[in-house]
Amino acid sequence: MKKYIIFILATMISLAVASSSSAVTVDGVFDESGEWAGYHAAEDGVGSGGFVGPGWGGQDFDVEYLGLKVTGNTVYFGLQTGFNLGTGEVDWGGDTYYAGDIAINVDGDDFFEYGIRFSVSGGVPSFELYEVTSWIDPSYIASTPYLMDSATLLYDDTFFDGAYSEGVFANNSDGGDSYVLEGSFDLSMLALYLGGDIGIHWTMNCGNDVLDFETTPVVTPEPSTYILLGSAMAGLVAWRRRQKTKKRKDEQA
Ligand SMILES: [Ca+2]
Ligand SMILES: [Ca+2]
Ligand SMILES: [Ca+2]
Repeated sequence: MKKYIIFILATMISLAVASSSSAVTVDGVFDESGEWAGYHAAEDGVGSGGFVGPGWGGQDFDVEYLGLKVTGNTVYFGLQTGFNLGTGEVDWGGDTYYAGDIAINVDGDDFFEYGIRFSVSGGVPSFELYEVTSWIDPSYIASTPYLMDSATLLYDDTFFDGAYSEGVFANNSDGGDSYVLEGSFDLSMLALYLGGDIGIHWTMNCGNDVLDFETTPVVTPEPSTYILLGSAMAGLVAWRRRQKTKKRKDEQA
């Protein structure tokens, strides 16, 4: 009987653990084989002539990692790119190019309902969440959307956790600097989300490189599930105690 109880408890605990995946550490370091494993898209780097697909420009325009992970009702997002996210600009060939907004699609169609606008000041990022009515296309239309056109601010930076860093990272095989943004916010802020997959997208105004990723949220079970689990465990413990007491009495008798 004891073994049976241990088996039941172990099963319940492993079920509880399996239903929630681990959190992302919002520290401005994109650990693609740890915290972001299975929850990101990765680019194939810089090709010959600086090709990053669909355009050119080398490491300065290379989008390296884009992550999206929803766990325990928290939405985590992460972006690593050779594009300077600190200034939001890259000067190249006499022109200035601009970083786009982070686009979020919550209903599986082609339109991104939400946009996250970011800026970095003194190494600290700030984020704002908007509901979007229309987007501006990049030069390479295949990389659309680029920037929010018509949008309403829903939540300012106080609703976000965020971190930024720049430097040379081992997960960039092309050499040169990369720029990393990580952030998190509460899933309830995406009021239009009704279940299913959530998509994330990022590019710059030329659209020379782009990444897209879709994730299936692992939402924390309702509190009632935990109450049920808790009372079941308490019941088992009480039953064990009664068994022990009974055994002791039997032995004394
Ligand atoms: Ca991290
Ligand atoms: Ca949509
Ligand atoms: Ca790269």
